[in-house]
Amino acid sequence: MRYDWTVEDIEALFALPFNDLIFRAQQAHRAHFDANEVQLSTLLSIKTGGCPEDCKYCPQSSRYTTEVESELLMKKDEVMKAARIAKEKGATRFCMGAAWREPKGRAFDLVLDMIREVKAMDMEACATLGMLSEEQAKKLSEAGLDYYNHNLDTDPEYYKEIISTRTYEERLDTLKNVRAEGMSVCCGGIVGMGETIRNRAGMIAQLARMNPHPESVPINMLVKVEGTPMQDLDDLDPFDFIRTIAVAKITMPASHIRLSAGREAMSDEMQALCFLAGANSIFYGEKLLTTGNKDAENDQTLFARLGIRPEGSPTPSSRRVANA
Ligand code: SAM
Ligand code: DTB
Ligand code: SF4
Repeated sequence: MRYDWTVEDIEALFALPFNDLIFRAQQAHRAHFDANEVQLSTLLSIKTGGCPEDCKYCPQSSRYTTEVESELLMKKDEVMKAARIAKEKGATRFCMGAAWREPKGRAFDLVLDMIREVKAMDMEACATLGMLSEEQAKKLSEAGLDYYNHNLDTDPEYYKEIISTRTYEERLDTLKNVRAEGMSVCCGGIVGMGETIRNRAGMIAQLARMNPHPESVPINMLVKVEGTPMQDLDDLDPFDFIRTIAVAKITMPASHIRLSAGREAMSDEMQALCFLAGANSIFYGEKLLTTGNKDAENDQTLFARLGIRPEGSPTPSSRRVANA
């Protein structure tokens, strides 16, 4: 595995003709994965809105007036109900998100309880709760958390245009704490925030220079939410998004690349190209945190049309054995 990617190496990948880039990405993908499998993660916002941070893309920041209202931490029973439904619909991982700068006090203990219960349901558990200290990472790991999501969002240079309330270094420290406790890292970013191709290459370089690579790399297409400072940005060229997926796959071939926010606005054909470029994980279920997502039925129909199987479902041969 290669960990010495430079920004220039990655810019050169972005500059490849589209067909050459997709071909390389598909080759890299097939060296590590079944190319017809996609992993399904379901997200739930367990604590919505009222966040003190100023991330310019985010509808949950208290600095911007959006339709998102500030809510209390959800009750455990409701969270477990959502996890059960996600499992019934075929998700293998349940991800709980909180609009916090960092977890604190009793609320953190309640989240630890939720994690224990998701694990008892025999699902993978993921959480995204903001910055973590070493001690908090240890507690999450002891509760059985499999993955922690904490994104870099963009490259170090463009970062200061997007967020002022926490530094890039603080993000890297949180990721270090997650790793030190043996949890898997889910870390990616957002495309379509007005960044240059060099910024995109810089973001992928940060991720691909981590050793080991993040096991899960969510690539989000900005959802332009009314009331955020990014509401009026220009639409991204869909091919530029697909290129970013392909470059992430070539540089981090053994990682799951997740087609994340923004999927609701994507055509079936665009999603199929993302899968061809090596995306092999999605957020599954009608809602992300506060914004919409494709319906599960819609995804199942697309999977059937493309011959894709959800990861963890019986393979065609084992299904035959099961039916015999
Ligand atoms: N508050 C925690 C944090 O920031 O780490 C966890 C939740 S936060 C909403 C998780 C991630 O969602 C962000 O890092 C960002 O990448 C993504 N996100 C938030 N709003 C988005 C939007 N409008 N479009 C695309 N991605 C978005
Ligand atoms: C990630 O990279 N994307 C997800 C998850 N990690 C937590 C969040 C997307 C949020 C999109 C905006 C919203 O629904 O509020
Ligand atoms: Fe808060 Fe996370 Fe949204 Fe930033 S991305 S404003 S930290 S919820």
